[in-house]
Amino acid sequence: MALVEINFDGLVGPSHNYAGLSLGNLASASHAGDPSYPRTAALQGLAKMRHNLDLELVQGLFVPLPRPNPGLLDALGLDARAPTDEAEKRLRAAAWSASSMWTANAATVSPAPDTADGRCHLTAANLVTMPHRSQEWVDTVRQLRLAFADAAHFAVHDAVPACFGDEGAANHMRMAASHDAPGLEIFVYGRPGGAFPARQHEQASRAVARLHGLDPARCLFVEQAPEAIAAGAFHNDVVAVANERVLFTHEQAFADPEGTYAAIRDRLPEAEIVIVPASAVSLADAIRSYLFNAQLLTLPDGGMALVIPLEAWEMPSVRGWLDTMLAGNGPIRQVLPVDVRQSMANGGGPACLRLRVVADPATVDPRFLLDHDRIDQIAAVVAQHWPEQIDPRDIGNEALARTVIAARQSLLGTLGLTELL
Ligand code: SUG
Repeated sequence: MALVEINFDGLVGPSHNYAGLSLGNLASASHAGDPSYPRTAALQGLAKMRHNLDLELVQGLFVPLPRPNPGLLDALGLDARAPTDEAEKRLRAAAWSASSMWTANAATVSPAPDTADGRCHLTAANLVTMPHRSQEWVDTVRQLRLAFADAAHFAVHDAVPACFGDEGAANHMRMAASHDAPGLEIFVYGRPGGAFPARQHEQASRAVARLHGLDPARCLFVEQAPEAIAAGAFHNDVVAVANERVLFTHEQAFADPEGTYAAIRDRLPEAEIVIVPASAVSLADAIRSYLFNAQLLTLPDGGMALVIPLEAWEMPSVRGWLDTMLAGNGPIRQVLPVDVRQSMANGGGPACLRLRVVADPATVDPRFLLDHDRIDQIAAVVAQHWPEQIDPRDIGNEALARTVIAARQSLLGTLGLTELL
């Protein structure tokens, strides 16, 4: 089979909860303390994966990481007793976080046509800005090395040094005439100094480009607009998404929008840039609705579809703009809303939940690829083992910890992924 785009979705883990851990992520802050519904959350994610399969696309899966993370609790000197103060509670909640579900932050991926050695390169993201996310990469890289073990086709790199924050594919866009053609890789970084952290450092992006053996002439390093970060766009994928020749972006996504568009058109003359003006959808509405945290997909017939969260479909300003777009003659021909409300309440839309890898599916470990039967099997494990509800006050509860650990073990047993136990 030829190189195709495979979306690897993160299954929502059994400890999914709302602890309000992400400064600068307005949804995470506003839902802090709410009860969460891990079973519903995981089933919503599986329905999204099924939806992609129904579109005849290749769909993959990454499994949740071990939580509560004993290594983090030990390293912080936290024992099994109930925490005594707010700071300790937050640290304990970090060890319980199911944040690895947002696999757009798992790694940065450069497909084979872009790299010097003709292999697909993946660098795990260190996620150092947020304590609850900084624990992910060590386990993520184990999973990547299993899924992409075929060294003739893949190279998996450890995260770049922790002095440079890296948040993976959420701040990386690839444009190309088609997925299997050489691409233009666009790395978007933030400048620190604002009220909210700039999670992606320029030097991390440059290191990833070097590690992947990219041609400097086909790389762009673009600064994210400080006002976008200040408005809650903690990753570029909250305000822009690219697919093949199309960039779909809010007009306030980049610090120098005109310069960015010109540089893209210069390197990829066939580029089509669909710009949503602030007069139609304000930055605040774009971030609240997650219009741009969409999966922009090429369907088997060559047309493009935008998989958006229901929240975007339901927002009048966004709906008005989408209706106008669909009535026009642009490259995005369909809009497909999906319900991922449990993930959305923590700031993770359809695009956050997936890592895109352009590869021949035959070169990927088949245990990480899905068909309808495997989705049915996973849904049965979720229905049986995932907690129905978690109140943030339950975090630290030993019986709940046992349930969460057993749920993951059952999943790994079902998928035959016992190496990850
Ligand atoms: O890193 N939320 C994640 C959401 C990540 C979204 N990913 C992309 N945009 N690609 C984050 O802020 C919330 C956790 C909590 O509050 O408990 C959280 O980690």
